[in-house]
Amino acid sequence: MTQIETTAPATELTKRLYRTMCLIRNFELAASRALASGELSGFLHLSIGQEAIAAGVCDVLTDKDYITTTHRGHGHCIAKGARIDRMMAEIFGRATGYCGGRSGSMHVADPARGILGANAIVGACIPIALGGAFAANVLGQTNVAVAFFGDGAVAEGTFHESLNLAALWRLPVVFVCENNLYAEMTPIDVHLSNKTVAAFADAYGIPGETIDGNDVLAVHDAAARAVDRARAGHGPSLLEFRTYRWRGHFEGDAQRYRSADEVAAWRERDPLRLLSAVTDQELTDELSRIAKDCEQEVERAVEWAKAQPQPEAGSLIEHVYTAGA
Ligand SMILES: Cc1ncc(C[n+]2csc(CCOP(=O)(O)OP(=O)(O)O)c2C)c(N)n1
Ligand SMILES: [Mg+2]
Repeated sequence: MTQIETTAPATELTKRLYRTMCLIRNFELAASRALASGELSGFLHLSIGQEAIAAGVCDVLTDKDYITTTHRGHGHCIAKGARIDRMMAEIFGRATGYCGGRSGSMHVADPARGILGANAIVGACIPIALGGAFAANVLGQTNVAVAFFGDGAVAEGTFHESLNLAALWRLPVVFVCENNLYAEMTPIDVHLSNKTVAAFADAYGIPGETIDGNDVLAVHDAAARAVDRARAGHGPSLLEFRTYRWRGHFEGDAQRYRSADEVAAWRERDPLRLLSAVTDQELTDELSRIAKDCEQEVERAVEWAKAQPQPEAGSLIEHVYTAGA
């Protein structure tokens, strides 16, 4: 566990990271409750237990930087600055949600915040980030692109094609693999040829690192180095964050492929608890207040989302065809 100093900047950083992780945790717990009570429909993939990666990485990005994400992407969007009320409205299928209620949980996008979109096709978000980085390069801008993806995406051709091109063209992109040890129901040692995801970086001649993804300060530190490198024109990096999802692959998953003991052991490594464990009493009290605030903020977001209008029936086929088609 990284030791932090309780000087002003470290305190501010700790509070900021804790708040982001709390918002994500509460947002997803609220979405889970809404699904269980029948207020939501559709698939819901939660990132509870993995919040440190979204919080730590996005903290070093600006609004102009790009991210792309996956079916498990609520946390990345929230950490990148998406409003939780509009995120919740989107998941509730409401007209005022980020995508007019059409995206559900797995395709949220907010280009104004550099959120180029969540994507339910495993591996598909990686070349989209590459495109963002390529555009930044061509336009002479200093923004960087981050692709968040799971360990399951490493077996996809898009992962290898994207690393190759990014390395060849020295693109400002950071490949962030959230290795939660399973792709759906398949454990990593069954689907991955290398012992680590980071080892694939060698094949493309770029830096690769395996980091404790539940230690938000370690995540922040590694992300800052990779983003600085990309922004300075030195090209891409591959960061593998080891983590674990507490919930099933999706809400309702019977989870016969893993033991309760394994889940319990990882719950001991709760990223929120790990961070608050290294703070002094004054800061711990402050973090408790932040936790309460986040709970209330999410409750308000749920109430707001539920009060929002459904999309008009007449708008059903809008955005399906281009104008004039
Ligand atoms: C191209 C493609 N193949 C298969 C699927 C079905 N599928 C959805 S999620 C998933 C596993 C993804 O695992 P990982 O990338 O490790 O992400 P995690 O769910 O662990 O966050 C699979 C196989 C899909 N959506 N897209
Ligand atoms: Mg996985």
